[in-house]
Amino acid sequence: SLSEARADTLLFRSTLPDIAIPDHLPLHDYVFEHLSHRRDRPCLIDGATGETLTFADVDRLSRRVAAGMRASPLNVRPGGTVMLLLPNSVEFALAFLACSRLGAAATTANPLHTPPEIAKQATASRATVIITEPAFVGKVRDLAGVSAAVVVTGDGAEGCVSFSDLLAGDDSSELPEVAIDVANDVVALPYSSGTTGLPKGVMLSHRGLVTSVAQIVDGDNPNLHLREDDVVLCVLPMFHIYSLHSILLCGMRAGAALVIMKRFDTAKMFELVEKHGVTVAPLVPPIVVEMAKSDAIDRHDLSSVRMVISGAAPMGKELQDILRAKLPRAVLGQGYGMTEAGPVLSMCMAFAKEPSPVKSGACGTVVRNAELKIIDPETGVSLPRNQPGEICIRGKQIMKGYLNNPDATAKTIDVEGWLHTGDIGYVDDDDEIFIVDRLKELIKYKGFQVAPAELEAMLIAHPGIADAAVVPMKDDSCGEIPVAFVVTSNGSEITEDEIKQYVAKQVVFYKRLHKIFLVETIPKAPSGKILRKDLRAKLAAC
Ligand code: 4UW
Repeated sequence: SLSEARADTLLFRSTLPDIAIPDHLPLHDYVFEHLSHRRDRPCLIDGATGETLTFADVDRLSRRVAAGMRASPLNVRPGGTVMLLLPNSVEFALAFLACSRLGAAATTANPLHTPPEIAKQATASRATVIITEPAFVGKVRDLAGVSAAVVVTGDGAEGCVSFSDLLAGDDSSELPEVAIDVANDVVALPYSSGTTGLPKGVMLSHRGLVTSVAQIVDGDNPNLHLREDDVVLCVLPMFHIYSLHSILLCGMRAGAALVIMKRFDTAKMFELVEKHGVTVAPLVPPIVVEMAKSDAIDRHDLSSVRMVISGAAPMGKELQDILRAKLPRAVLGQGYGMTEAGPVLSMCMAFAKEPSPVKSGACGTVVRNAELKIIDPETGVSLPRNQPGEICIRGKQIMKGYLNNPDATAKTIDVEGWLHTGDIGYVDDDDEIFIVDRLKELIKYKGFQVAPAELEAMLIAHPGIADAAVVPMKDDSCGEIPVAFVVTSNGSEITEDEIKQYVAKQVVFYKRLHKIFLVETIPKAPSGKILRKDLRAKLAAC
């Protein structure tokens, strides 16, 4: 139960009543709880081919994949870890559900990551199996220090297990009964840098994810009202928690169909919306910007869309108003999530079955069965309505902690169970949350996480560089772009371009540095901490 609050703490709650959540169920059983009523309804639609799997198909095929992963040579066991290095695909969904059935954790990563980035996560998460696509096999075959078995979608590749073979198993081979401890066993292990430092494994348990999904799509008056006849666009990458949770898991729990798009393309997206009659479009602000700018939007009939959801980065009032004018029939609103928070903290109440009015620029009301508070980041004192401070959340949905990192966990979740987000925001008189700033180092490029510490370590490792600081710079189309302040070593003649190239070779596209400012010193506090605020202010002024 939620422990008592300190007398002086002002708690914010959902305007919806708490509900009973079946958090005794493992994630896959929870998601398939209503399977018998919807066996023949469409579940996953491959956007490229139109091929459709029903709920019964997805249930059956995910069991087969689980049986195949359990068997030799993969031997996935309860407590094990499987890395999903896949773009959006039916295989991603089946493999994720298979991991859940096996009591194993799925650690998800962007398949465009570079070999060193993949190796780091595979090693840290102790993944024994990596599932990927033929296009990426070359990258994962010889990862330094990694001895994981490789599974490849399609017909496979030499020395790899083929996903088709996993799917080809016969349905009579029963999966052995796996005992899952729902409160403790980790089912998803996405990586996030949180409020500071390098990316860390975020341990999301069966109970945590069941709670978070239920908080938004369950109950008589669900906060996010997805219906069985809804068709949900799945263009956001499933390896990121937004899509994994709020599209894949929430969609399946609610019985909706998902249209899976492998990669974002404005024109193709409009075509798919029209062709499949998409009703719900979960997006991120950069995609909303593209839509708003696109002429093609006027050439397509997008009237089937009844809900446009934005999240993962701020969406300003202006952008929201532009899209509202283009899609007058759709309800438009935001959710606010953070990987560590399980992930959803708040959801727009205009998406509820019995909706309430919302304001442009708000990112929702705190989810039900949870508590939220705003604190003064200096003193920790709880603040009243309309006063910005650090957003903290408490409830069964938040992460168990960071994998093998009790110190980082203790700095993020305090002894009273509050998760400190590193986001600055306030709650207004109507319980709506507005995010106004970010206390933490994190940079968000089109909603993707960029951890300054990772790039700073890389820069400082270069012999020509003495010191460095990486900070976000505002950008109209990407939200934020990473830029660096660099102090070169004595006698070093390294150029801005060379620095950019040096980093670009080692990282996935969204972590590339867009500008380098050569400076004499990096401003630091006496503790040695980079004064990022000063650097951000410098950027704002130029
Ligand atoms: N406005 C301003 C927002 C917002 C925001 C997030 O990569 P992570 O760890 O996680 C996410 C998850 C987003 C998400 C998940 C499920 C969901 O339903 C939903 O709403 C539709 C969104 O982004 O980054 C976490 C950080 O991203 C920023 C904020 O700084 C947060 O701590 N962020 N959503 N609406 N900023």
